[in-house]
Amino acid sequence: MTTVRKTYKPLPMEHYIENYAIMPAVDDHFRYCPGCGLGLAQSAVVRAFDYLKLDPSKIVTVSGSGCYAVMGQYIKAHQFHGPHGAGAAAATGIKLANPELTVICLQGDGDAVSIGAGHFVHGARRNIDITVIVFNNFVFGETGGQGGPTTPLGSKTETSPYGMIENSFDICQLAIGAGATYVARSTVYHAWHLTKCVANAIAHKGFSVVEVLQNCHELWGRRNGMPQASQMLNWYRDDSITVAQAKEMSPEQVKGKFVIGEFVRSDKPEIGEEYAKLIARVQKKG
Ligand SMILES: Cc1ncc(C[n+]2csc(CCOP(=O)(O)OP(=O)(O)O)c2C)c(N)n1
Ligand code: SF4
Repeated sequence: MTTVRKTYKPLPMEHYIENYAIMPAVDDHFRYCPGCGLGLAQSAVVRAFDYLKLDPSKIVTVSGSGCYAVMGQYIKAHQFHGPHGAGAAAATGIKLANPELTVICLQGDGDAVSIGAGHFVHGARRNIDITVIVFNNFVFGETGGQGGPTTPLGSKTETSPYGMIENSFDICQLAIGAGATYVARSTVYHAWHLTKCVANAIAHKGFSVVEVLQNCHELWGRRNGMPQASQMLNWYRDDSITVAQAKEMSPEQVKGKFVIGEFVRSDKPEIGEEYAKLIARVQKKG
């Protein structure tokens, strides 16, 4: 088990840009809406790469479809842009083919636990050594803000104008239940906490999941009384509690809060290593 070093002096933004970022061309612009939490999340991801001193030529990001999916185009690393929801499956293939690579699966909440739920839980079950970062904005963003499996009960979306009546998934609990060996949650308000969670997830050997609460003030906030990015960020600030605080509280007190921190960090055989051992054993017999 690896824990990233405790001390780290954040450096000027130019440092991260030079080492890990691809800026859009001068006449182009980032495809996120102004103030979208994806920008803050992207900064945390590249800071985590720097924190771990990762070599960009050994990193592969994998993404599917969604507002979040352009992130791989802004990060200096190899990129696989595949079908909606199949991120964990593609990442599994890449990691098994070349275990030397650091494979980061970037996913939206719809991507990971709606259309891609099967791939997500089976990646976790196998404990393949990849890091899945799920940007949870409570809706299907790119297609207009339809409700999905993480939409909070009662909240309004394009497809639930009178309030969502379906129960939602807790992404972290789903990952834990499926066997993920590192599971954490943070928010884009908690930039440094988020950076450390992502770095710890990458450093961990096994299926690692970081759920990132990411503001989509345009399509979720606007419909639910928070049209400004700052209002959603303040909400994350004011309503977040740590895992340790949650343990001291009753279920009623925890209800409605964002519990942030590490839920699981455990050791279990990793499928890539088990696969290599199996090949060696079978070849020896032959
Ligand atoms: C197989 C397939 N079905 C549906 C779509 C349409 N589609 C594109 S993006 C998207 C929603 C993505 O939502 P999410 O993963 O939460 O990412 P966000 O846009 O919110 O960042 C959908 C349904 C698609 N591209 N491919
Ligand atoms: S629609 Fe929402 S998630 Fe998509 S870029 Fe805009 S603010 Fe971000």
